[in-house]
Amino acid sequence: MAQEQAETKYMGIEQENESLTSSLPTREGWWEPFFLLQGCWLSTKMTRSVMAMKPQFHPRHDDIILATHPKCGTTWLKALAFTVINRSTHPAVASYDHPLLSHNPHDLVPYLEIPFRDLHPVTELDEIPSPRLLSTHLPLTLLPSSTSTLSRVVYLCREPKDVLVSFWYHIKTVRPDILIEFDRSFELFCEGFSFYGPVWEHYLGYWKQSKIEPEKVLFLKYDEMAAEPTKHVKMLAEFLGVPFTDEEESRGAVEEVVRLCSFQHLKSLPVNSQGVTERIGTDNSLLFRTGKVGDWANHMTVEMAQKLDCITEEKLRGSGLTF
Ligand code: PAP
Repeated sequence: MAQEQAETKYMGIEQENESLTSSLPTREGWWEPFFLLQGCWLSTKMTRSVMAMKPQFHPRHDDIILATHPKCGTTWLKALAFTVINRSTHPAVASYDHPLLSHNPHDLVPYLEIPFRDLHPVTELDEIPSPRLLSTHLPLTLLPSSTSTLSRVVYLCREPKDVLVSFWYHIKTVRPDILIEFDRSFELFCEGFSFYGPVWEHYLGYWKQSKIEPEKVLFLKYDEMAAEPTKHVKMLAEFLGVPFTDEEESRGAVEEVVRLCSFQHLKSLPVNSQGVTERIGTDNSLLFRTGKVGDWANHMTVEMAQKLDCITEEKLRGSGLTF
């Protein structure tokens, strides 16, 4: 009976969503039509997933949400936050049974909206004991209601030119059937028409909130984290309420977390070089391309870089956020 009720409710959500998407602005250009949902461009499938997820998700006061625009270092942040939070049961020091050695970070920290929630309801999230470590690519405006007031959020952003390059490689690899030239992707990205974009609005939503409620939103930059990982891991631990003790610091526990979660280490693990992420369904190796800051320089002309820099500067002007 409960199952029947759940299915009826679910079908109701489905039908409602079908009519809602038909009223949204839509545009072609990527691999399938995108819809503009509250200012955020999402693929058809993701729009349906988000619409199905929002009414089903039950936020808890102690949830921790790792939020990112795609290709900003989500995999890295998931590895770091998981390791920091669970270090008393799973020390980061070279052990043979740390979960990161056998699981891709995405299989340890689930997304709210992935796998597609119209096909895979969020009940799996209800079953996770508190405090839950969850993640999303959604902008602040699309988080399920009250999530933003209840949860603590760690947001990681990245230099937009590197985001585009990373995203273009990702799409080129997962969808070899659709030929989107880099130049075309660049134009669409500059227009603000990109997956989960526009990227600047995504950043600004969390940036402004981190200024209003710094105890609720920790705003990090990939590029700064790459330059000073130890400092950022300590900041992360403090924000998450599990600061490193003096004793841990003196025996190098912070550096151990940095090493365990480093690009080179994670990339070298068989689970990441050969495995497939259960939840996302893509090859894990896709998530570990170069892990470099500034790879855009190998793909963009000086003019392209200047154009995107100008747009970024203009979009972020007055906010205090710079790259
Ligand atoms: P997603 O949006 O598909 O989840 P996400 O993890 O956010 O991807 O971003 C992937 C980028 O983070 C890749 O960047 P690149 O394409 O420029 O190389 C990937 O290499 C990088 N990355 C993954 N793991 C790490 C890590 N441990 N340290 C630093 N960068 C990493």
